[in-house]
Amino acid sequence: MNDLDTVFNDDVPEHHRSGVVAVVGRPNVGKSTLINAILGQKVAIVSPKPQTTRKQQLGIYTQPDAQLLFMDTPGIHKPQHKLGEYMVEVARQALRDADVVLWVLDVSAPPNAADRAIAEQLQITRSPVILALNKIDAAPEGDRSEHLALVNHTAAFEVSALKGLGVREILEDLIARMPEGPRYYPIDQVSEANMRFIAAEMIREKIMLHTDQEVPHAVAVEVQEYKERAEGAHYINAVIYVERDSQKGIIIGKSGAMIKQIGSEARQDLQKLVEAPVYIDLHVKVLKNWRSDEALMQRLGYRVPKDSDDR
Ligand SMILES: Nc1nc2c(ncn2[C@@H]2O[C@H](COP(=O)(O)OP(=O)(O)OP(=O)(O)O)[C@@H](O)[C@H]2O)c(=O)[nH]1
Ligand SMILES: [Mg+2]
Repeated sequence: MNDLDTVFNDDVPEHHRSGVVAVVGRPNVGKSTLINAILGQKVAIVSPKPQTTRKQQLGIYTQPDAQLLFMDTPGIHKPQHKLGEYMVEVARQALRDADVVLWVLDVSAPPNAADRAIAEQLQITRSPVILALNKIDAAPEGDRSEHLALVNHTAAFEVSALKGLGVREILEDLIARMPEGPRYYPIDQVSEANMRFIAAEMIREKIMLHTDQEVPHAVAVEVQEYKERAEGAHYINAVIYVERDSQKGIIIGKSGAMIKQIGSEARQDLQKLVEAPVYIDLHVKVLKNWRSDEALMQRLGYRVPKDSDDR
């Protein structure tokens, strides 16, 4: 046992359970919303547009006798560019590392080709597959048989991540399936992300919410400076990268109205999180075709981990 183990595991009961839950599904089915609902806190950004989540993100759930590590993954989809390939690869690697796979499905629509492609991939995982039949609030009386028939599964739950329905039940089931193991993180830690990443994601979420078509997907946000001032205020200086001049104009908006709104909404969210005044300085720059350029992607933090990195 190393020092960290001793610190986190001081009061851990015998038969403590822990493990990794990979949360997978096609874009926009509600994976990030479900994780936020389980944790009772916003750790992952959410938007009505597909391909919101880009990187693997950990959500940490802790109770006295169990700790679950939820891996929020980008939606598995047919990639159109290098960034897309990266996102799908991230989701695949999460599958490989999981104790349980939680497949989120949207029951407000019939299964489609993207769902069937995921079913095919899940056939090769050795971990139990649990189905979260999500968005039941939007289809209360629907027939779930088509969704249930997609893949061999160990259990299935009807949930509404948005309304918090069925969330407790699914959590209890997942806990019961975890192997015995240590507490990996301190009890009050809900995420592995640092404030720089969270700030960048909050800004990106507002862009996803307020822009359309290609623009939200062509955006990357880089926090260049994050300072906690002596008086307690947080100061953030961030650059919004887009792929073309026309997109830059859209992000700035008429007389700067759009960028002002993005900054103001991100600031409000961050203030809630850090419970202190937040100041955000935003700039927009064009980085031509960054989504097709591996070197630029790496610079922006989208780097495919090599197998040898974590094994
Ligand atoms: N009606 C309804 N909408 C939901 C529910 N859960 C999520 N949503 C909505 O579905 C949209 C997508 O939610 P996300 O959590 O971003 O979906 P995701 O699967 O993480 O998407 P990607 O990150 O793009 O793969 C958002 O507009 C959510 O508010 C639900 O239970 N009911
Ligand atoms: Mg997501």
